Amino acid sequence: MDIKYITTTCPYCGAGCSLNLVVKDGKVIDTAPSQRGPVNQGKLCPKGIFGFEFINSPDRLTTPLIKDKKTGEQKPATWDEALTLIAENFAKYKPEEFAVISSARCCNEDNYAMQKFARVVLKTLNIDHCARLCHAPTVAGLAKVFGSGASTNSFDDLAIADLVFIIGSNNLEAHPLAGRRIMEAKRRGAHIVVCDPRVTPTAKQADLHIQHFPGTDIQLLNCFMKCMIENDWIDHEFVEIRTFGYEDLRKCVTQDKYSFENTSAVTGVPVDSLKTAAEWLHECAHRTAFVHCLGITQHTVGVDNVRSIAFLQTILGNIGIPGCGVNALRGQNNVQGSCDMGALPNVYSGYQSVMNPDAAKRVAAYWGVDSVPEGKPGLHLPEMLEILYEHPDQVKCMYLLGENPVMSDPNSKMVEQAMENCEFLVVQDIFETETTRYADVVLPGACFAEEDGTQTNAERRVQRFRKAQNPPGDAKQDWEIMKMIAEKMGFGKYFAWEKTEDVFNEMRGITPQYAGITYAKLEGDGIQWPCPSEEHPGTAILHVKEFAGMPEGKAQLEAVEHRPPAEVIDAEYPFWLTTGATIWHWPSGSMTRRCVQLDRDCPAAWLEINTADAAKLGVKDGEKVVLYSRRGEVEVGARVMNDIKEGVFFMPFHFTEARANLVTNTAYDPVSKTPEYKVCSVNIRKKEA
Ligand SMILES: Nc1nc2c(c(=O)[nH]1)N[C@H]1C(S)=C(S)[C@@H](COP(=O)(O)OP(=O)(O)OC[C@H]3O[C@@H](n4cnc5c(=O)[nH]c(N)nc54)[C@H](O)[C@@H]3O)O[C@H]1N2
Ligand SMILES: Nc1nc2c(c(=O)[nH]1)N[C@H]1C(S)=C(S)[C@@H](COP(=O)(O)OP(=O)(O)OC[C@H]3O[C@@H](n4cnc5c(=O)[nH]c(N)nc54)[C@H](O)[C@@H]3O)O[C@H]1N2
Ligand code: SF4
Ligand SMILES: [Mo]
Repeated sequence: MDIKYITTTCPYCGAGCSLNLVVKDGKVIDTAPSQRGPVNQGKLCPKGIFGFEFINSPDRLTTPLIKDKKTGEQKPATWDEALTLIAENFAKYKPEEFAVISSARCCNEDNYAMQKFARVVLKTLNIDHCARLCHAPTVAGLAKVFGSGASTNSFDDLAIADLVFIIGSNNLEAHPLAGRRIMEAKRRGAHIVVCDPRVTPTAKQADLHIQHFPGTDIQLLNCFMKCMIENDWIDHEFVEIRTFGYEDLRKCVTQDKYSFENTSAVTGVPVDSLKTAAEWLHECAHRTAFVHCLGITQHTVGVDNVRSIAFLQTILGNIGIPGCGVNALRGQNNVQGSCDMGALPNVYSGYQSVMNPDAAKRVAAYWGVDSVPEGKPGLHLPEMLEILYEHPDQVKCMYLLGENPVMSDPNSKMVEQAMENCEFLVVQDIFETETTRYADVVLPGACFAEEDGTQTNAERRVQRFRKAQNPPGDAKQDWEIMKMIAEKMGFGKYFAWEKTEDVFNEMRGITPQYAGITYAKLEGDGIQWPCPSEEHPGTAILHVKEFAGMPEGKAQLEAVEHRPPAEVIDAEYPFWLTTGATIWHWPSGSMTRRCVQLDRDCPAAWLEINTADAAKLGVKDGEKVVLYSRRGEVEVGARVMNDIKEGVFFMPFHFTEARANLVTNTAYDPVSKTPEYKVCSVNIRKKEA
């Protein structure tokens, strides 16, 4: 029997586990462990093991589809027909009328190609991707404090910490193999603290669970900082030599309102728990790793939440050393890489600002074009949808790669109308989705198993995708499709790549952090950027000696006050709703719901309700209820439990039959523009018989 094992990386979360695809008769039939992987050491979570089943699903897109103007039906078309129609239409619009969405599901090379396509062919800065919905507050917040928006340390540091302080991360479900490294620390005797309004599988492993109300993280963190300062538990030398702004921070956090007692009142957490956490932070100084995720970022105060974590770690001197740091668990497999590649409205690749005329000149010269768009940052993803909804005469044409906003952006009814309003919409995906329905042209992409490429995990580790089978039908690798459109529009010479490695090599020539990384060097365990030269081994810990991106190499501390969420509970909407992920499914469900083993275990959405609330409302476990907010309503089965805080509901967002985003709020953080998925006010009513 001819069976091959192709070593690649998992296409789901930002842990970036290595795995083998098992190939028989030219098709992927299974996965198998890969012992090499530095992240997962041969282990995989359910998505790593069973999540490959979508690859050969009969639903895969195999040809382009073109919408019939009269009937609205999308019909199979040839590549030439699709490319001609796209080229004709793309030629019609002005740069500011485009909106381009790139994809954290896709490899670095596809993202590099997409941002180059936006800037060279469409001449627009209106490009963004799902980092906006996710860790944009981490990128903006850490850049403001440390000069780099990336996680400071590595998964190895989680395993050696004496205190792992997890805040707003359910890593045993969302990043299980990163969570496994934290459990290594626990086995060694480390303290584990989890701050989360729900008793998640991660919280169940904690030595101390701080079950606060959603949206009260700054209150908590300021309270801890007040305690550190007033007990003189801070690292004076680090503060003195390596920071600015300490006085402003001190004045803010030492106010009476951040006392243990007041913090207990605001957060709903007993004073004793707060005191224990503070004592552990002191005992384990210089050996405390913070881990955060969307419970911190998906708020109107997301950037300030992240900064508060960075401030606390900085005054304790927990930066630039092993077992410490601010560790953001980046979500999608390649969301770190999509940001690094410059699929963002404000930076070219390698975080070179579009507001820096020298950067614009450098990029234009490297690409051999007269100029690239520069100056004011382009539109962010929520702004694109807002404008399409409210002023469709301003943004008219969207090119969307590997993203399903009708499922994943807040307030689905608004998003559907925005998509409907779009004059010319091209969607490039591997399946028909809730969003492709609105497209004028649908283009069939190859998936991770059908392509070479690289992706970058949450600890900045660049690793390989390796091709294991051919794409189905006429589907093509995503960058090849962009190249074909560019050729049709007369821009072929800027996209003259023959293979994926050519794209990578062009990219590293203009992306300082990746300059020393080559496909040959990636044959081992991957390389963590920054890797400035081919001799350089890569960088496991950032900011060891200085904060290189900051004035005088110093971190910037500041005053940040607690502020309530955009929408608060009232008589009409008396419950907090928070939304998020389950271990079995991936955001919009397009892939995992097509994996029989995963969908069988978790076939439907649910709403978590505290037992006491359910008793008051007269709702029984398993009963169908209608969840509603100011935006819309959704029917969903209730799960009555004690694992959620009283007054708070939780709903997963992966299920097309019961979409959580029909009720979520579009309010976003003013700096990062990340929506407040983690808190809005809602109510429920019983389903009428
Ligand atoms: N199986 C699976 N894994 C995934 C994903 C998936 O869809 N499925 N998605 C991937 C992606 S794209 C991402 S970005 C990550 C997300 O990974 P996580 O952020 O870990 O997952 P979430 O469920 O979104 O939210 C984390 C926790 O935040 C808590 N929370 C809610 N509100 C607050 C708050 O105000 N403060 C605090 N401190 N906590 C709060 C929630 O109760 C939840 O347990 O996971 C990635 N991994
Ligand atoms: N209520 C609520 N909503 C949320 C969140 C939440 O916590 N609560 N979390 C948010 C977060 S963190 C994120 S990251 C977003 C994610 O939102 P999306 O990015 O929309 O979610 P995915 O399901 O990953 O969708 C990616 C799309 O890419 C396609 N795809 C996969 N691989 C490939 C490929 O190789 N090529 C191409 N061309 N397409 C491909 C898939 O079929 C799918 O349609 O959702 C956000 N939405
Ligand atoms: S932890 Fe993440 S990267 Fe690892 S197997 Fe699971 S989904 Fe894949
Ligand atoms: Mo995400």
